[in-house]
Amino acid sequence: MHFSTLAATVAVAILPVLGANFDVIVGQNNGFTFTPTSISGAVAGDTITFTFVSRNHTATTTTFVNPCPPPAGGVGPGGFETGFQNAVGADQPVSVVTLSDADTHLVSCRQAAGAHCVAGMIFVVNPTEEMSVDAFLEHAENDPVQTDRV
Ligand SMILES: [Cu+2]
Repeated sequence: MHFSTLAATVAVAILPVLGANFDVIVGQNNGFTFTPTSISGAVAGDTITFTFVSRNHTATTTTFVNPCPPPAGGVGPGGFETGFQNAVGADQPVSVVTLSDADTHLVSCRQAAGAHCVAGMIFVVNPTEEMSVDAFLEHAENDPVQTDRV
């Protein structure tokens, strides 16, 4: 007991201080999707590696109630924006985002003036009971401003 506690303490002490990485596929099977649709337990210093595998998309932080389209540059503080990543053709561009906090971040795609977002192209960092994937998706699909434009 004492030995294993000591061993665990030593193991923790010699591990390098590196953030975790979360891999997210954008546009899998040519869909308007982030896979997975959420990640949990992400903290400051962790990274999200977005790999864009179809069409031309962004991963952009936005608001919970009126998410579509997300604003260029994303909503802060702690917001982020990958910019447009064109995966048409052979390239599968990768964009790595480093988180600056452990907050909830609501992410959608900025393409087509928000039409991808309205189509359900959303992703949540650290969802909560209130700001769940399902609740955010409902806001995206029913964003009144964008629905009027499409
Ligand atoms: Cu898109």
